Amino acid sequence: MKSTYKRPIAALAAVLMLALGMASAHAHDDKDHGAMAQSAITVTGAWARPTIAKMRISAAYFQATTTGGEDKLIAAKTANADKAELHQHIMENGIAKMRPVDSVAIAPGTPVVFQPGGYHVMIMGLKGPLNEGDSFPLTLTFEKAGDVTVHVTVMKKAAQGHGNMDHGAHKH
Ligand SMILES: [Cu+2]
Repeated sequence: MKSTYKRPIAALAAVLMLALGMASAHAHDDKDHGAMAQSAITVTGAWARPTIAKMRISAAYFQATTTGGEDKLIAAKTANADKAELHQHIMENGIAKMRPVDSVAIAPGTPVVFQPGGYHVMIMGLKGPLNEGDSFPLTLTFEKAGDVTVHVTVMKKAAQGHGNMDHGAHKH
């Protein structure tokens, strides 16, 4: 009687230990992955153009580097605006245009520079004007590293091939 009573308890304990063991191993993996991802992406030099007159759009630029594996910037958002999109400038018949892109690949060892005339984060529906010296948070979502929030400083930089007027012709 004693042994038949004990056996189910032992079996239950083994199942519990196995379940707990698996759960903790799983959590451990997630934690490691998260920790690695956190340090893998570095975003520096984030800046955005001041707004012009009553236009509530701007573009943000920065440099992104990964020390981990290949990653992808897949989205951007800011509480400061309705919408933030990943854009790329292209030359079409000698005219600079821009269009949304789904993602921007970040390869180890090669910093990706978001700059005027290239990749940028288009910020639309700003809650208010952006003046020189202002700063606002921008959250960049990477496929593997997850969210990275940076502080974007509003400043004027020498135009490199185009200005804010391009954004006026932007169609969404
Ligand atoms: Cu754009």
